[in-house]
Amino acid sequence: MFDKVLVANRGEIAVRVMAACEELGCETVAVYSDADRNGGHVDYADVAYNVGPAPASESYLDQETIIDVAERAGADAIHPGYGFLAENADFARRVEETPDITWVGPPSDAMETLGEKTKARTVMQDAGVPVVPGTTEPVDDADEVRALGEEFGYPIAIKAEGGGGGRGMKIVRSEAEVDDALESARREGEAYFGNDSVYVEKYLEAPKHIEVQVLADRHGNVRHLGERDCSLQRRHQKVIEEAPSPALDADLRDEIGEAARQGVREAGYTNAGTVEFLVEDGEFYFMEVNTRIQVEHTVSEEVTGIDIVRWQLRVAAGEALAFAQDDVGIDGHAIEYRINAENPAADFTPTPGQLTTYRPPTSIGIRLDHAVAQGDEIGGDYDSMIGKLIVRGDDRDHCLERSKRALEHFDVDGVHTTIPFHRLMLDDGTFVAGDHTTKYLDHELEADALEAAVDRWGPAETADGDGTGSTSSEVTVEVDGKRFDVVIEDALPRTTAGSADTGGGTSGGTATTDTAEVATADAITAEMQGTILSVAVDEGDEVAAGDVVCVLEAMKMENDVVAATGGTVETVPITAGDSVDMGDTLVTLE
Ligand code: MV4
Repeated sequence: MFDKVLVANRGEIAVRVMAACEELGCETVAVYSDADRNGGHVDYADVAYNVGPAPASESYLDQETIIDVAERAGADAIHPGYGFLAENADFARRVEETPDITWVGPPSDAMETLGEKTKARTVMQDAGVPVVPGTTEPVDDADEVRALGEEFGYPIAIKAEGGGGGRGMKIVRSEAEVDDALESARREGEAYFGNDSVYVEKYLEAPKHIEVQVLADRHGNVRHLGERDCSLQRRHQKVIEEAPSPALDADLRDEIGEAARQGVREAGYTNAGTVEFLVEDGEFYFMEVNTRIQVEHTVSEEVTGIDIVRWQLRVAAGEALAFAQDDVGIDGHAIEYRINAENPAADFTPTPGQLTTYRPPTSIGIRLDHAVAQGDEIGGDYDSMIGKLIVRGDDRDHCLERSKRALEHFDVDGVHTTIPFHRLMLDDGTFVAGDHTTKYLDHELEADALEAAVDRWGPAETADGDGTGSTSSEVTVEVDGKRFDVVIEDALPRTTAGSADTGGGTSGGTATTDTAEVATADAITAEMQGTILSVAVDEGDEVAAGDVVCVLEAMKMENDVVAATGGTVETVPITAGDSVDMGDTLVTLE
């Protein structure tokens, strides 16, 4: 095993990798930018080196500096995490060529082959893996594209050779759109990937995104760890991922898993990787290979019990995979919720700021991968992820029930988060049924529903003053020995300063809070000590349930005392100005 591993990344994934290193007895080296001097990954590492200014291009993407630091630190391996340099074949090659330092990832040659989409399609086809009908050579001109449109039928997709994540993909719905689409796919390919080569596929309208986790060693062993369903995406950003997929049966699961194994074997692949497929009408089609550890690897770990990052390090160090394919079982269900500092009601725009409250849920079935603590700043220099909540259950229904509990008890203030969005999904019929496709969020989610979710479950305060509950404050009172959280709305005099923190995990206006029921059947009594400000009823009046009978000032607040049931007023033993004790009768009804 390695002695000292440099983790060329930040945030939760850097900490995740360092955790695996620690368990394997490797020392850890962090790199950080000026913006991350107080980063969680810096704290976690044994040693840490500044690699430059905040912009990633000048720090986390600075290949030379990172390799230089690895040498200076005496590291014997580099783990890239995900993002940044993780899928950069040139960087992998530079590490491979650096004496005494091992690249914790696939061979650079395999990364290069699979990074070019037509080459990847060719490799998969050769391995007998179904690919989306289309070309395995780049297309040259619009006439060729039109001929393919005829052949497959519209819609078709023009995709950039270097593409991924939806960039450089153009959907063409008719012959007339071909010229423009071809030109813009080329332009995007050139701009994003420095490669204006494009190819064509038949476009599937509403597929599921299913990806298979694979692990391969340098002794010819390839295993798959089942699939993940990442169909719930918004503008090509994954928000919720789960394992296993609610859309596959056991046969399809085996078939797709075996296809993924065959494919990566053919590519000469080692280490961890993900083979992405589109699934529609019970058929699966290869889409692309991700040659890195992924954000959502966690759900596969939870259902297989296999530590993928640990195996990344072990196979990179030359060890053989110590389990057979038949030893890999899927036990239970896991869902990952990406907790991002974004406002779901404002098009998921990032909302950097300070985590004034950060209290994640705990207890059975919950895993939290994060690198932040209460008081930390979520900056604007990198992605907006705060952390990942991973929930495990015996089956999908159990996992969803547990997820409700977990998200309800995830208290964050100071920034907007995706928590209200997740809570909305847990009440969403299509998601709960597992019927959502990759089109679902972009085409069917209503803006109103997102706004309502943020109003209901969003933070009380944010740095930009945009919190949903900022016009009311909350106090906790004990009435007759029972605890009540009382929301003081703007309409009431705000003499009770500040908001009480009950530690009870209530998160702003949820149904978990009792409202003070200030009446019994016949006698309406005072539920707290106070002064009668006014009396609204006389003997003989008819009152209905919910009518105000008097106003009681207590704790510097005016409280409307209401009748719980209707009836005729029998006696009114109080007048304005009286002071009453808890339990005193205010009004009796016949
Ligand atoms: C497709 C497709 C339908 N048919 N290719 C989007 C990201 C890029 N990696 C590939 N993508 C797609 N390729 C064909 N031939 C639909 C998508 C797609 C998608 C795929 C996975 C997850 C979410 C998606 C959302 C929209 C479109």
